[in-house]
Amino acid sequence: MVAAALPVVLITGFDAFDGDTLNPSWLAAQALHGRRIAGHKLVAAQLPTVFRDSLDVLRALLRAHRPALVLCLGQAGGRAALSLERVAININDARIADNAQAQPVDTPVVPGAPAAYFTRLPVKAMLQALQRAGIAAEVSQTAGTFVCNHVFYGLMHELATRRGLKAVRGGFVHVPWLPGQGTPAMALDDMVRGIAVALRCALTTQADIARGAGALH
Ligand code: PCA
Repeated sequence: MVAAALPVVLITGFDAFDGDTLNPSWLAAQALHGRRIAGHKLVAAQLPTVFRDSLDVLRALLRAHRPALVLCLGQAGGRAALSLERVAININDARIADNAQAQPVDTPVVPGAPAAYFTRLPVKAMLQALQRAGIAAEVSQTAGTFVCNHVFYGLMHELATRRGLKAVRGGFVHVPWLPGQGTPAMALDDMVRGIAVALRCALTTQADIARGAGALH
């Protein structure tokens, strides 16, 4: 007897960029590939740190895997905690070139589309779950304006506008540097454990909890 296929969670990480030789977001995604969480099977894929191409790859992955939930990961050097991103904005504004030497300044991710999308993942509940597990975490109000925000916005736009994808929830988590890349840093094991905790929470929580997590200013 063939077991019914489990619903898929698509988890992506980026390749190395800006002169680095590795990207912890991809190492973390890779470590989770094939894992089962809350009745779902995790499928990991790498995105290029390139405007546009990253979204072409992501769209193909959405078509190929028909995931129930999508979590994209990216590296945010300088941040000390897992950043649960709340909002994706419709702007590309690159301070450095991407891996294809493109450096767009103040262009839309999707011309004519809304200024922003909120994640539909329960970021407050995920924050609480991470804090209980002893993993440094925060709700972040900006994923920046480089390729990570580009992918996050493109993901949310696809999910909001493509027939057949409206029930799919999507989100983005930034991870710190690994020890050796710079400080502050987080060990890969903690990142992987944290992403698993956050995903389990997202998969078992529909409505977010009402618990303030925002900065005062
Ligand atoms: N971080 C970059 C792009 C790729 C990555 O891992 C960002 O924060 O935009």
